[in-house]
Amino acid sequence: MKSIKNRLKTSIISLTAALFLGGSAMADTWRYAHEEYEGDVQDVYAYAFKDYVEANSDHKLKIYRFGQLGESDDIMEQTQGGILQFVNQSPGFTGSLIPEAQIFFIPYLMPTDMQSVIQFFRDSKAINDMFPKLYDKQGLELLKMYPEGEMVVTADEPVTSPEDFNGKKIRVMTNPLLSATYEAFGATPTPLPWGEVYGALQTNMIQGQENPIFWIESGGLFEVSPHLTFTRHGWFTTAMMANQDFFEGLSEEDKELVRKGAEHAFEVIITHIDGLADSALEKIQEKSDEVTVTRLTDEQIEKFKARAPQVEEAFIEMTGKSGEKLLKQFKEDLAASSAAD
Ligand code: 6CS
Repeated sequence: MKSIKNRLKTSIISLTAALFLGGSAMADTWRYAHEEYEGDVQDVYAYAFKDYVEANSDHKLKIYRFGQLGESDDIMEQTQGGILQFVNQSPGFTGSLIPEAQIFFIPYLMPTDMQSVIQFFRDSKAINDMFPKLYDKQGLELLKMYPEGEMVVTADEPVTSPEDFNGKKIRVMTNPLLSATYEAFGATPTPLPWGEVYGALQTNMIQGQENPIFWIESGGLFEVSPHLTFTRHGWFTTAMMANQDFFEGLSEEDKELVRKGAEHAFEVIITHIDGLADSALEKIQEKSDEVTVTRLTDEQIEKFKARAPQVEEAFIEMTGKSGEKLLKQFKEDLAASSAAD
């Protein structure tokens, strides 16, 4: 039988070894914040990631939803400062930190059918090779970019032409290119953080906004902005990342765990968003008699599309050579993904 002294010695040696070997031998609790509510797309992603990590290691994940730690900009700041290990922030907000992330707001650049969009996110060099380098410069390890849903405009009346937008204040997420898009569409863009949108619509400080249908339903936006227009101009994209110092400090095994967890959650999301817009629209229509749904005709879309080139120019002006290179690759990737379809 081992003496107490020997057993103590063995424990001290194993503890020292564990500390020495770093992350993989120690069970940690990692903090992860996102921008949405319970059951929304970012929440489903976060929980799929958590399930994977917890099923394949001794680590635990604590997830914080919208509002628990502040607005989108707050959770990004906390991640850059190392208070949080993981954050999900959408390019709609990251655009002020990484101007190239605004590429998602060039209207009519992304395809409208879901299969091409998914193919694009899976294969795109711009998404999978170029964007991680841009996030890297901000101390962030980009782990996944993924689509949440097609953008739909809600307003105080149906919008079928750029003229219908005249005189309307439309809320945009806080990045300058999205403002350029709505200016080009004929509206008066009004950048606001998410927490202020419902109240601003309710008090008529703004007359509309854009978001995917699931969010229009879950955030109750249809109650205060009941006229939905499918303009087919883009997709809501988001991104999940880690504080880079934290990520770099992980063992190879834990880095692989995190990467695989991010991949696993992507697959879960692709299934989750399939049919989500239709079911959310049904729920909205069950809850409200006031809601109208307008799907623009090809001819009506052409009027909006004609205004896209000026937004593309604004993107190049804001991002220079780096943005130009990204846009070129983005377009090549898009062509490849629609050809593969
Ligand atoms: O419009 C927004 O600000 C919010 N929209 C979605 C779909 N997710 C989070 C974001 O803050």
